[in-house]
Amino acid sequence: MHQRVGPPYSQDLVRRLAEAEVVAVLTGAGVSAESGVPTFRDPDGLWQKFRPEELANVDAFLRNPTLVQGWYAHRRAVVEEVAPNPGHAALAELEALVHERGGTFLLITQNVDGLHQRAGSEHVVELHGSLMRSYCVDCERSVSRDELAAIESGEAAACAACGGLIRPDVVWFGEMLPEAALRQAEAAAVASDVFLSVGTSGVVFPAAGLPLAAGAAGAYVAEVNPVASEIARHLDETVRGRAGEVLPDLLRAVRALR
Ligand code: BV8
Ligand code: ZN
Repeated sequence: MHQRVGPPYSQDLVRRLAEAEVVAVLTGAGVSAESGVPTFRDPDGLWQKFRPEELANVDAFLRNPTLVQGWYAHRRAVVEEVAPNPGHAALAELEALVHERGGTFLLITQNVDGLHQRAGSEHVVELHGSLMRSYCVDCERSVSRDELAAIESGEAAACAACGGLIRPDVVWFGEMLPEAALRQAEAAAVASDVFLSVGTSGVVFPAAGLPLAAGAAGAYVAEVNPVASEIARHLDETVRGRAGEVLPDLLRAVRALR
């Protein structure tokens, strides 16, 4: 296969992004990788050290709440140490660009790190929840950060109101995704003219089904990933590269077309 000269994306994608009325983007852990947040399934990813079955599901949590609360406290600390990277910034800029021309934009993320919001993205749907929010499993009250302090000393953090266990507001395996978020994401996917899938392995459903639903409804679907995802063969274009490098360059090309 000849080595493509020039940018890793097609001029067709640039033109489509410059003209699209509706743009939707799905992001995964890969978009936060360049900020220093470990992904899940890369060789140095979280699932290499921990098994998801041991941590990211409710049985594991009830079996060993202190371990799971500690793991999420660690991931919160990591996220609070890092900053959004140029890939996050480029997606916030794309949103502004689409809005400037009266279009519609939605950023659908599987990430729970809140980095898109910190980069300035406004229309963000968190399909898998957020590390930054926790709630009581019994009374479902949202709990404040200081109620999590016990975790630092290796104790189980319990709800100040009813003594129930506190869990992170993330979607674990086998749990339903937040209904409204999923509905909003599906609607944006099928309405989109261009759908970008950035930094996701395309393994976890129903999120990984969104680019496929977009394509089936007529969107032009491209992924940005250094390696092909599980869904790459179904997409119109696969852009080989890192989000922090490709997206800013792609945005410059789109702006130049205006
Ligand atoms: C549901 C928790 C069910 C939050 C996560 C069998 C048994 C049980 C369930 C299932 C089953 N088979 C299928 C299922 C459904 C299951 C599923 O899909 N399992 C998979 C593994 C087969 N899904 C669920 O359980 C979902 N719930 O389906 O409900 C149901 C249905 C009806 C009624 C009742 C219940 C829940 C899914 C959410 C699970 N939660 N995490 C947390 O702790 O973070 S999953 C975890 O994976 C994260 O949430 C993450 O968002 C998600 C996806 O991972 P990615 O973001 O794609 O990250 P990954 O590391 O995989 O890939 C990174 C990519 O980036 C790579 O491709 C890499 O090449 C690329 N990259 C690296 N560097 C860069 C880069 N790209 C660009 N630039 C770079 N620089
Ligand atoms: Zn409670």
